[in-house]
Amino acid sequence: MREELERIKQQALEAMQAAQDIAALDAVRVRVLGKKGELTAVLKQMGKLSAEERPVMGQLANTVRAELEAELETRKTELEANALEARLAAEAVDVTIPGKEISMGHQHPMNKVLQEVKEIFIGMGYTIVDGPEVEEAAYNFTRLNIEEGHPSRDRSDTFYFDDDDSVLLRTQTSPIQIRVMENQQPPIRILAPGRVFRKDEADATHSPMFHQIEGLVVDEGITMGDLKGALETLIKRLYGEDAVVRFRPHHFPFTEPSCEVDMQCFKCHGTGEVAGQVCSTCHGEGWIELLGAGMVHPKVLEGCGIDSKKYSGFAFGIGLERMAMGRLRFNDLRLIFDNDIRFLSQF
Ligand code: 2NM
Repeated sequence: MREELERIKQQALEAMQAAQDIAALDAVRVRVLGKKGELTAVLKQMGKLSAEERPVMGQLANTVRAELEAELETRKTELEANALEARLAAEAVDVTIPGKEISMGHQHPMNKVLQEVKEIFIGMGYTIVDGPEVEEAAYNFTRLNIEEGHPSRDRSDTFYFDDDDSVLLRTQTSPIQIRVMENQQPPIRILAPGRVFRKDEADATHSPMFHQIEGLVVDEGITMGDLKGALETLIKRLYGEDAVVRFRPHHFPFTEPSCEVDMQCFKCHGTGEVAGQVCSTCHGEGWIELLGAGMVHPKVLEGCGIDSKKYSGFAFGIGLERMAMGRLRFNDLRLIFDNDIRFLSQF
């Protein structure tokens, strides 16, 4: 029995050394020290021993058990330390490796110019207003004094939804202003930016969808002087204090009188020539057309329930794409809609 205990002990110690993880070590413990283990099996045979041998063998068996338990504990600590070390090595983070560069996007150039224009008008006390893109012909045309049969109402120019020409994609943002005027008495000072739609073939200066910013001021005693002041302020803030502005007579059905506003060409300074060649920016005109404006027609005011004897107002309409092309100095409108990152990242 002594040899048997010695053999169990030696084999168990070897098996513990050979175990490469906690699970393998625990299997050794069960096999040797468990209820049905090798050592327990030996102890069950103690009954067969003589009364003198029994306490000696009992003592020896307990010593073997204690030795094996101590060795189990030692080996367990060792394996746990190895496992932790392996895990730390596998999960190691090298904080000295340079980070991956995050490429930040930025605002679309159109949004930058829109934001600039909005901020200039907010600074002059205007409120930004919005309205539907799907409009009634009554708001888009009739109430703006654009009569039946006017060329801009033509089916070849306007996107209508039905054959009766009553619902359409707005061709300007002025219907927003009609909606404000019929709901609110003066003083009114608003800016209406938004998408507008016209049946145009796309080329360097046209697109079937583009953006407009319209403005409207109605109050007692508003004159053409207020219109000129507001628009000169806009142009000088956008293009620089040395920008030269020209107001030229024009016609719109919804304003009387009406004008177009030009800026002197920044390339040729109004001469129409650069180094003996026709200026490519203004095509020899010396001026760049920026926007349309005028004093709101009394019929438009009255149609919204505003007393045109007491109140007067001015309004203007800006093509945002055209303004962005001038402001950011590029010459093909289609670049704005292509979304080519090589173009966009230049601004
Ligand atoms: C323009 C030019 C001139 C305009 C007029 C109105 C309204 F609603 F008050 F009658 N809104 N916008 C207007 C005036 C628009 O765009 C070139």
